[in-house]
Amino acid sequence: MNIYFAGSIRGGRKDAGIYALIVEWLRNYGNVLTEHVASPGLIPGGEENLSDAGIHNRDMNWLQRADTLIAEVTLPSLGVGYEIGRAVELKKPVLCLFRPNEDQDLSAMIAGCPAISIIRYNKFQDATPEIERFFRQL
Ligand code: 6IA
Repeated sequence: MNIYFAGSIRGGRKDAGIYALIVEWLRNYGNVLTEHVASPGLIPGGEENLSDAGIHNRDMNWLQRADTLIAEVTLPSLGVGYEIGRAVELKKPVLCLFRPNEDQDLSAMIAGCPAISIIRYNKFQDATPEIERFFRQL
């Protein structure tokens, strides 16, 4: 099972810790193609020598190879929203993880899409049984 994990990079890195927990858990189900998204050392605009076009093309290649896309969507990110839209178009099963908070509600374009499964959670441990259920029905 190839898993594409999506989380904010240039949208902000304050949730990188939770991305790391998610990626670690997702390894129970298969190969996570995009582990770098969870890397604490990844600084937007940082060390990678790929151009933006190179990053886009490589990631779209991985998305095509993926069996499913799992996204943490609490911190809004244009790139993550784009990846979700492309995954839906490619008919990949999509699961979004969202931590409800006072600052913002989940975008209607995600919450209202029938092809997207959504898990609302507070602590990551609370989300794991539902993630399990998502993978079981794939
Ligand atoms: O708009 P954002 O940057 O927040 O979009 C984040 C999403 O786009 C992630 O889920 C990634 O899959 C993808 N993405 C964006 N930037 C990169 C990247 N390097 N490498 C891999 N995937 C990316 C950017 C430069 C890096 C050194 C910070």
